[in-house]
Amino acid sequence: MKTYTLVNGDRIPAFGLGTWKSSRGQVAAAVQEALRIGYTHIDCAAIYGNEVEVGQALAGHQGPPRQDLWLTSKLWNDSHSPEAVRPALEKTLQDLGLDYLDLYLIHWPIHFKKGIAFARGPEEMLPPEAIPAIETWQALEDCVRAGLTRHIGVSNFSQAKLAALLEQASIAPAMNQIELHPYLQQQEMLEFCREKNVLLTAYAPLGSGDRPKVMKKAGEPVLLDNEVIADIAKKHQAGPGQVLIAWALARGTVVIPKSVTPKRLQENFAAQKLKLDSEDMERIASLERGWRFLSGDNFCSAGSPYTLEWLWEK
Ligand code: NDP
Ligand code: 1BO
Repeated sequence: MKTYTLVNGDRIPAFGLGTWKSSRGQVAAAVQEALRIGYTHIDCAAIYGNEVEVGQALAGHQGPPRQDLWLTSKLWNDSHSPEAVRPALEKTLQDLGLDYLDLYLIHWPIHFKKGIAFARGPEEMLPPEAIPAIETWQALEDCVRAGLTRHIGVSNFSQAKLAALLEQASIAPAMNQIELHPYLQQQEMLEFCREKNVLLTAYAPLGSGDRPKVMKKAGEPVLLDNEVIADIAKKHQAGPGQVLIAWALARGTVVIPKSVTPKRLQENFAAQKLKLDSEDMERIASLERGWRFLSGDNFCSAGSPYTLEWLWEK
């Protein structure tokens, strides 16, 4: 199984299981089946509302011991104030039934008021300047020192936000988890992170087709139906999902496809063996269209202190 080495020599499995939208009734079985197949990396988050059930699967599985697993979770938008960080991490640890995380990420650079899961309007949000990222970050650094998480990182951070944090941090962010797939290749970010020793995790690698309807746009492209991907899949006698996973791994990113379907869990795991050639990579490079399946516009509605220009800095 491919791994990437972090600055302190720890190794993160390049392939993992996503758990966003995995229902409480399905997620434990999916995680147990994944661990049985050989997955060693599970991507979680407090806002997914299923960490208790993921924890039940972690407590009862037949897979590898804790030290051979990689568990990531994420700090939600309502817990960015420094005094809220450690309690949020401790709650996640309690829900997952763990003593420590391998990686804890700031989920979005967007602040909500405490206790707000999804802000319904600007009155439930705080402006960006209310909590400078470095203040949240320093509380996360304290969590590393306290042994609650081995690594810390960010998610949905633009290159400018990541660069600013890198300049101020005592413990450098190990990861930026961002949307990455052939329609949003983020080549500049990839090169920047390589240079700065920050790993990237590709989320929504299959196009996140099961996102809530409110996050979908009329006529949006369906990545898994792309003809070039289908053609490459046919050439390798693989499935389109496998090509997308192999592409993410070939670019040196971590990839965390979500599934609750045993056959797909198996198929996605097997994609680690698929090797794309340079012609495949060139053809996929030509599919770039700057398309975000998670545009972030749910955080930027009328009156919000956030705009898409601020969020993505494009
Ligand atoms: P994905 O791109 O992983 O797509 C998931 C969808 O693809 C599900 O409907 C799943 O169905 C289906 N699927 C899985 N495997 C296959 C296959 N081989 N062939 C066809 N369809 C397949 O979307 P996600 O948005 O879930 O992204 C992956 C993970 O990334 C998340 O679960 C989460 O952990 C993380 N993430 C993080 C974000 C962040 O802000 N940091 C944002 C978004 C995601 P089924 O389950 O029914 O099999
Ligand atoms: C707002 C969606 C978060 C998924 O990680």
